This record gives sequence, C-alpha cells and structure tokens, in this order.
Amino acid sequence: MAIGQYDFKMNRRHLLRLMGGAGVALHPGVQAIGQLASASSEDAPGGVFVNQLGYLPANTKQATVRCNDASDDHFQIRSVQNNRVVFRGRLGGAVTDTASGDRVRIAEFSKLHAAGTYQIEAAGFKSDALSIAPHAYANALKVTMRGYYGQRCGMAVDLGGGYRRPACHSAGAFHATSGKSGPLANHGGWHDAGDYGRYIVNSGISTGTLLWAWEFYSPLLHSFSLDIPESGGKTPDFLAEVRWNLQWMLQMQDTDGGVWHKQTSEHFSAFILPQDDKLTSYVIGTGSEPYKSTCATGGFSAVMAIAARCYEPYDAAFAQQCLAAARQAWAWANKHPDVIFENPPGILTGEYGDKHCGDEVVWASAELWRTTGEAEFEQAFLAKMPPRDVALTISAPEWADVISMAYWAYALEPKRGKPDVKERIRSATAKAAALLIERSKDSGYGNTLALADYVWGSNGVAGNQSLLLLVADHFHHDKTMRNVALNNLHYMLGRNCHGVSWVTHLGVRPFEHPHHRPSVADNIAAPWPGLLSGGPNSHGGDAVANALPKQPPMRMWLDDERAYSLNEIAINWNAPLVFLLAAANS
Ligand code: G3I
Ligand code: 9MR
Ligand code: ZN
Repeated sequence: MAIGQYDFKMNRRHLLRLMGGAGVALHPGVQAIGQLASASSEDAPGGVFVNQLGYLPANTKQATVRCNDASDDHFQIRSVQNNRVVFRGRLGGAVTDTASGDRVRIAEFSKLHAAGTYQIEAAGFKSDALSIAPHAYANALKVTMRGYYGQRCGMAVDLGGGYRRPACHSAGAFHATSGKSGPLANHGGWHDAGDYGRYIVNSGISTGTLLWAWEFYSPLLHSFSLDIPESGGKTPDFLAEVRWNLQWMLQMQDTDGGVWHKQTSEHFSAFILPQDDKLTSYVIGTGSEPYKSTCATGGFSAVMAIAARCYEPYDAAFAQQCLAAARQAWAWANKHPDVIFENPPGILTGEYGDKHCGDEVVWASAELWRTTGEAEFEQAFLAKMPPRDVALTISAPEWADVISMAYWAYALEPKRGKPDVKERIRSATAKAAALLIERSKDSGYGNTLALADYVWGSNGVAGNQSLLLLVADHFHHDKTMRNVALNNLHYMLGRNCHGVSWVTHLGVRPFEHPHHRPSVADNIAAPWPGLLSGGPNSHGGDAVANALPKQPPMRMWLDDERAYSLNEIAINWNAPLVFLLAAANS
C-alpha cells in the first residue's frame, strides 16, 4: 500500500483512516486501557496510568487516575498473587492537567514498599498489573543500550528475535562541498535516527551523554553485559558500544583538525533496509573554505576529551588518539570560532544547523581541562563564564545547546578548579532543579515539561531534564531530585495521557510504529527494540502532524510511522534515557 511517496506496513489504524477517506480526524492511535483513546481530551476514556515497568521499592510511587469529579475518593491496591488488598489510600483532589486537558486525580502509594505484583483500583478503573521490584528497570537499561547496537552502520547486526541485517552503506565518498574528493571506506558510527545519516553535532551530545553515564554509574556499567560482538573483550561492553561511534567520529576529522558536519546521502533514502540503500554516503562540508563547521568541531573536541579519560584503563593508545584529536579540534575551533553549517545547495538531509557554536567550544575547554589539568583550557573556560553580576543560568542540554554540560564538566572535577566557580555552578543547578520539581508537582502526569517544551523530540527534552536533576542530585544529595528525575521515566513508560510506553518493546503497551526505516521495511510486525519515540510536539513539522486537530500539547502525538516530527527515534533522545535508567539501576 503506498501512502505518499513510500510503502508503509499496513496496520489497522491506516486501514481505518483509508476507509474513512480524506478529511477524517486522525486518532491518537494507541490503545489506552483496553479502549481506543479518542481524539479529544473531554471524551478520552478514564483509567489508571502508571509506569508499565513498575516501580522501585524505595522510590516515590504515584499513579494518575483520569476520572470524573464524582468518583469515590478512595483507591486500593490488590495483590495479584493472593487477591488481598494490601494498601488503601485517598485520591488527591481532582485537577485539570493543562498539558493534556485531562481531569485527573493522583493516587500516591509511595509507602507500599513490598516487592510484588499489584493492581490499583480507583474510580471504577483497574490499572495494568503493576510490579514493585528492586530490578524493575534492569532489562530496560540493557534493551535501550542495545538499541544503539541496532543503529550501527557499516557492519552486520544481530539483535536476536529476528532483528538482524547485513552490513550497510559501504560506499562512502567525499562530497564536493567537503573540499576533498574521492571514495572513502565506511568507518562505522550509528545511524542518527529513522534515517541513515550520521551527523557530528548530534553524535556529539549523544556520545558525550553516554560517556557521562559511564563516569557517573561506572560500578554498575562496568559489569554490564550487552551481548554485542565485542562482549568478552578487555573493554567493558558499554564502552565497546560507544567506541563504535567514536571510531566514525574520528574519521570525520580533517588533517587540519577541523571536523566535517555530517556524512549522509544527498537526500533521504526511500523506506528500505539499510543494506538496500545504495545512495552514496558522502562526507558533507559547508561548500567553501574552511569546509568544516565550528559546532561539529567543538562538540567533537569535547567528546574526544571525555573519551580519553574513559578508555585510558582499557586501551591507552586509543585514549591517546582521542586526546590528540580533541586538542587538534580545539585549536581549529579557536582559529575558526564561527563557521556555521547550512545545507549546501542539493543537500536535503538533516541540517542540525546550530547557529551558536560558542557553547560547544566552551564544553571542549572544560572537558580538555578535566582530562589534562592544563591551565590554557581552564583559562579559556573561566573567560567564558558570565560575569559575577550576571546570573548563571543552567538549563537542560539539547543538541543545539550544551552550555550546561560545559559548566557541569568543570564543577564535576573532584580535585582541581576554583571552589567559588564550582559553587556558583552547583547552586545554579539546584535552582534549575527546584523549578523542575515544582513543575512535576503541578503536572497531572508528574513530568517536568513546561507547555513550551512539547517540541519535536519532547521526550528527549524530558530525558535531559532528568539528566539535569541527576546532576543536581550528584551535587546536593537530594532524594527529591532523584525521585523527580524518575518521574520522567514513569511518564515515558506509560504514565501519560496516551497510556503508551514510548520505548519499543518495553511495557505492556509500547508504541509500534516509529518513523524508523528498518522497522518499517523489515518483515517483522513489531519495530526494532529499545528505541524512544520523539513524543508529543504541538508545533507540527510533517504532513500528518500538521493535519492533527489542535489539542493540548501532550495530546499532540500519534503512533504513525509517517509522522517524523512526532514519532521518529533518535540517538540523542535515547542517550538521556540510558543515563536515567543507569541512575535508576544504581
Ligand atoms: O526551540 C524552539 C522553541 O523555542 C520554539 O518555541 C519551538 C516552536 O516551533 O521550536 C523549537 O525548536 C524546534 C527544535 O526542533 C527543538 O529542538 C524546531 O521548531 C524544530 O524544527 C526542531 O526540530 C529538529 C528537526 O530535526 C528539524 O530540524 C529536531 O530538534 C531534531 O531532533 C531533528 O533531527 C532530525 C535530523 O534533522 C535528521 N535525522 C532525524 C532527526 C530526528 O527527527
Ligand atoms: O525520514 C526523514 C527523517 O529522518 C527526518 O527527521 C525528517 C526531517 O528532516 O525527514 C524525513 O524524510 C522526509 C523528508 O523530509 C520529506 N519527504 C518525506 C521523507 C520521509 O518521510
Ligand atoms: Zn548504514
């Protein structure tokens, strides 16, 4: 069946739409609590919404009950094993949740600590089976990290369960816009998202976040088995997976130290499997001197500096190579502080057109200082701190803005550095965390998103807000910060107005139709595992999203593989999720 340009797997919802003909309202396409969720929040079916993977015994636990105001004030929790009621509580008052438009009440059951499988009964509804278990998220961490293995370019991949494919994109070349010419062997990396491009700016934040997870949660991740081809080697699995991408990033550095912005075909491929995509994978530059971009080079430098620390104990030669690359990139970025990348004529793939590269370069200075202790890097960092009479603002990082990672890198250094500067960063982080904690309290579904945060990739925004909270917890040892960070995990895994788990293969009602070429083009009904949907986006961005009737922002999502501004997956959205899951397992 051809929809638009591409063939998509037939699914029931597409069929319904086609039968209804053009102009039929698109329904949020995921089953909520046994019924089809309807298009408007007023007639959305009620239900009890929880993290479908359950909760950790010691952490806060809340469910959202969507119900009418007249409902019984009391809720109870019954053990599935013996049918006994083990917990009784009173629902919070009914409130209208602005983000979803839903009338909701909160069921608070943090005091239920005993491991087991339960069902919440509230307002005439029953929740899904709900587990409380110390290892509730162990599998999720493995599945989401293996999601990266599934994204590997340039080698055969086998995730098990039939999710396997041969090597892809072996035909590489320098595009004329790169200032070089000729063929190029494929050097690995991860496909960015639902497309097969590889983009340095986005690789930078993704890889940096994963390496930070390694540094924060090292004892856990050190012994963490991923079942990847490198398993059993000297390098721990987690670092081995990340190295696959670093290896590609290293090849994107020119001999002058600058780093090309991306490696993609000239336009997006059709919805075919990676090995069937025969478009040349070009190293693409700005089209004129100096061809490389500052944002790419700055982010690259930061990541290579982190890598030099992480790989030192396992492969000193590789660590040295990363450090040398970081230094060269740093020098190039200082020589060329504002080369912005825009897609040159004829290039139609993702732009990642970050207009401000100062933050990437400051991040590089902080990471290089952390790794080497050299004064030049510290001075460069300190020179970019806002003056004392200007407030220091910490915000959740995103692909176009990594300044907070720069500040945190400095404050995270345990031995060296200026105590007053570190204190300033720590207290600005606490302030930002406090704001997120307030938002979570105000949210009917417990997340930390402001209404303005429902943009393309809002689930990534939620993940990065959790990252902020976890960094704040690291600085201040505040349980609330960690609990609220976990609230976004609960939101992503089912406690949301769609009653959906936004990670493929996780929970009882995971989304099924990511904008992800391998998932659409293979012969398996379920998508590739461990991938986070971009999530609700109230601004549109593709034809399907643009045709959605306007609703409150959390409702602006659809489980539709055509809707890339709502339901694509991307390496920079999975990364903070892995970080959060590593925290949850530590
Ligand atoms: O930050 C602004 C916000 O201030 C404003 O209120 C809001 C209103 O539209 O927009 C916000 O910016 C949005 C930005 O994402 C947020 O990060 C832009 O509108 C939106 O267009 C932009 O979307 C980006 C998208 O590419 C289009 O350029 C996504 O961040 C980015 O994740 C996505 O990346 C694509 C790659 O290009 C190609 N590969 C797939 C990948 C994922 O979809
Ligand atoms: O598949 C592409 C996806 O990875 C990108 O995020 C998105 C925005 O750049 O574009 C998708 O490709 C679409 C293209 O932009 C327009 N024609 C249809 C393509 C596939 O749906
Ligand atoms: Zn590939």
